[in-house]
Amino acid sequence: MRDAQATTIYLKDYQTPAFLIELTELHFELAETETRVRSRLHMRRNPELIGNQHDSLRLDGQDMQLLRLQLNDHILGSDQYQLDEESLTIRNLAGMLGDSLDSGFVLECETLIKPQENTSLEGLYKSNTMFCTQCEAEGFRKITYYLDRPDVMAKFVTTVVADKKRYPVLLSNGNDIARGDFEDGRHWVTWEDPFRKPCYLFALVAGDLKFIEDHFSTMSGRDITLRIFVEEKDLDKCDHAMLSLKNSMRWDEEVYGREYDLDIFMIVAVDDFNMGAMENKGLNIFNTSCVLANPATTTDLAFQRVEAVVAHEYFHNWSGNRVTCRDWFQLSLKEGFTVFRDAEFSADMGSRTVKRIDDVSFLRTQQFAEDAGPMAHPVRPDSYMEISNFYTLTIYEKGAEVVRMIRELIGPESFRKGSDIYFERHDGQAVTTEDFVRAMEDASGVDLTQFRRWYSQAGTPQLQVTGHYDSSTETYELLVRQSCPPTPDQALKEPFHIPLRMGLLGPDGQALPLILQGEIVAQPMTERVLDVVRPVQSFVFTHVKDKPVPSLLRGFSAPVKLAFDYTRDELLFIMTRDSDGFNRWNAAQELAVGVIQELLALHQQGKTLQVYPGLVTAIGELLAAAVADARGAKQLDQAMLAQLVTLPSEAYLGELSAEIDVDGIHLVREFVANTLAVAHAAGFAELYGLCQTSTAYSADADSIAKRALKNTCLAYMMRLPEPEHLQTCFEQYQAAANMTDVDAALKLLVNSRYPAAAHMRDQALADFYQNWKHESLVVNQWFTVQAIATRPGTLQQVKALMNHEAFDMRNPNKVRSLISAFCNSNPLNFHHLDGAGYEFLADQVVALNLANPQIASRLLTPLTRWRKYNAGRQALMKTQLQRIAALPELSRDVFEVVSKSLK
Ligand code: B3K
Ligand code: ZN
Repeated sequence: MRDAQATTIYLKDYQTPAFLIELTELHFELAETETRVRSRLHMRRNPELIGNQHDSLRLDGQDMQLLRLQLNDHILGSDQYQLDEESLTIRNLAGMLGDSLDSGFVLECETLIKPQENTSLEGLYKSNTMFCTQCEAEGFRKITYYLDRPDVMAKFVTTVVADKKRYPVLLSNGNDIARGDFEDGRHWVTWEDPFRKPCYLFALVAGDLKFIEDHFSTMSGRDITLRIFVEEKDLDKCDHAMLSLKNSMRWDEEVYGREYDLDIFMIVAVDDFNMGAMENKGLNIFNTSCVLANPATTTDLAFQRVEAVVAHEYFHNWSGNRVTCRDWFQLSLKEGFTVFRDAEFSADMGSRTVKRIDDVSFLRTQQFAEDAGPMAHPVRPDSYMEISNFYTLTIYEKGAEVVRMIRELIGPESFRKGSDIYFERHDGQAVTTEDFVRAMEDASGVDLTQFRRWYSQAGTPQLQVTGHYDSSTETYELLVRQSCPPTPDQALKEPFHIPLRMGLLGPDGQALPLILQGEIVAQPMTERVLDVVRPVQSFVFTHVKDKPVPSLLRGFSAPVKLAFDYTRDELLFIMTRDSDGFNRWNAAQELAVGVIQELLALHQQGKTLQVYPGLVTAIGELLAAAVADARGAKQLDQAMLAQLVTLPSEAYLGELSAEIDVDGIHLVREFVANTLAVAHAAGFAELYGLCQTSTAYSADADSIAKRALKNTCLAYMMRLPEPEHLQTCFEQYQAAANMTDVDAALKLLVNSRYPAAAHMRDQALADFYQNWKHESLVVNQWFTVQAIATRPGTLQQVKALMNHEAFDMRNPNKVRSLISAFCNSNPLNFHHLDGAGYEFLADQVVALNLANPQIASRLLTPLTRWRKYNAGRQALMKTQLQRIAALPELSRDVFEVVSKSLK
């Protein structure tokens, strides 16, 4: 096993498949202890491979028992093939098949698998009483022997046989073409998918499921049946997903001209799922957490996540399924593009600025950390040991930023033209990121040669920008220096092509005309995208009458760290005057970051702290404006306001530090927040009152914004000692009819510093569980609320909860809601200097290492960041990594992360 772990796969070794599969016929007999799978693969030698002389066929396969192997009419004896733990090889095919090697032959294979014992949740497995599959990236090889690679695309015809009482619903990809009953109580259904696809998009579901149905009429007038399958008890939680699906289908037609192709689109919700959802052709399988939603059980955040994930998986039908990846190094081709598409969809459905703020906060906190750590890799990696480890923030989120940058550089019209070319040119093909970029170049005529480095170089570029105003020449020079720190295996970086969207603000905040030296323009722009391509580059603007304040990287036009030496007054100016909402927020963050960092330095020197009054005043002004607006015009974006008055997170402050002072950051951030709460007690309370509504819950953008602002105010109020605020919070907990308000109040009660809160906290937690113990997803929230509590003793509580009747280590949602929440969202307790948090995490990795390698490996992430902490913590974290590394048997997933982290 050690040898297998150490194998690295390289992009440079890619070879065109020597064999093709035209048609895959599958026959499943599902039963209570084992499942019998019969496959008939209609194959031939790949004629596109010039001079193809291959006569040895190697199929991938794992964890199954081979019962029979047949080539055309001949059953093969055990001396005619070789089996090992990961493959089946048949040699000398030319001798056995003669001409049919090229004209076409059938390989028939019968295997036994045990879905009931499959705890990895990859391949065919059981979730509660139902059978389901997860094949991406390499799970199909646990179902039958196959060419398990995305560039082998076949039509699939699948027959599923199972007991009719236990499994009345039998699903697979495509259209249901035949069905029947057997006399022994079993029934069968045959599904045919006319679109060629790689096996990672295969799906099968069998269970006692109910569904809601709706219809969608496509742009060409075809009627599509839409079904969402769930357990009966969850039928009341499907409407939001259905609405999101219809909105996504319409949006993809309007914005990308993409129409759905099959006659039916199905979503199935399952409890046990390693990630959010999976875009299997015509049969998406979803984690229940990403599909079920109703006001009583689901927070606004979860409503938005359902909308985004439904859209994401639906959009994959084109960006991923119709046009798929040639190999797994190209993963971001489908994931980056699809995240970009779902982000734009969500922006269109809600507040565009706030969606961007949320995404950028996430990127800057999490992806930047990944890019600076031992697992850093390019958007198109050069190598991997275990592909499951590469479903990363870099592939998804940075990949989406790369697509966004292309749109910045070529403009929206060319971008749409480029996407049309891409989809039309490559429909039915398995392609590369290079094909995508070329389509964009062909559409726009823009040379993206240098831009391609975003695909091949890891690390977060840094832009050091300075501004110089010369009143005698009325010129303003921006001097931009770019650099990128080294990452594993990439010491030196070539300069990137960076789109820098910007504007210049005049003394009254007006947008100044942007005329670059040497340009003659009749109608100068007031916002433009600068092409930053050189290590040092100067941009000189002419006709600048007064010293401007530059507004840089508007909308976060590139995933870089930008430094400009703004004064606090300039940040306050941008915060209130910039036309770009994102930059207004960003200036507020930068101001707060500067204030907190300064206080942190003072705190570390043992000095007394005092918050910069300009920040306190600015928040006060925002509050006053919000109160006036709530009383009258109601024109302000309340979601944006909630963001503006929220301090940067501890995680982001940590990411910005060379060495993370966990306790210092927490203490200082609390100090600043408490100061704001005291200074503006009346304003927060008044705004809280003004945000109350008596209307029924709705998940529309305005209502979500109002609740966000209200609960932000409540959070500040709860920092004050007066018991009335505690009472207000407890009342909200008890009276609220929606989970957003209940959850917000519960979190605040649990985290309250005041002794009077203790009994309310215990009461609320007990009451919450009693109310919701029948709703697994709500119980997950209950776990999380307790896992992220900042008070001492939380680790003990988390350990105790692992023995709670509702906890189940085999269920990834439970692991995430309790263990991951503690390790990732509770820095103060996780990083306690006694090292107990680290040991706890390592214990859980050890427990899951072989049972569910994907979850085990993902859990490890916080330990991989050990270099960011002080020497004491580093030693403790490394000790745990070494302990895991020394296990006698490591899954490939865990091995890769541990060994790279210790390198
Ligand atoms: N494509 C899947 C992810 C599969 C992860 C496999 N370990 C979901 C998505 O990104 O849409
Ligand atoms: Zn995806």
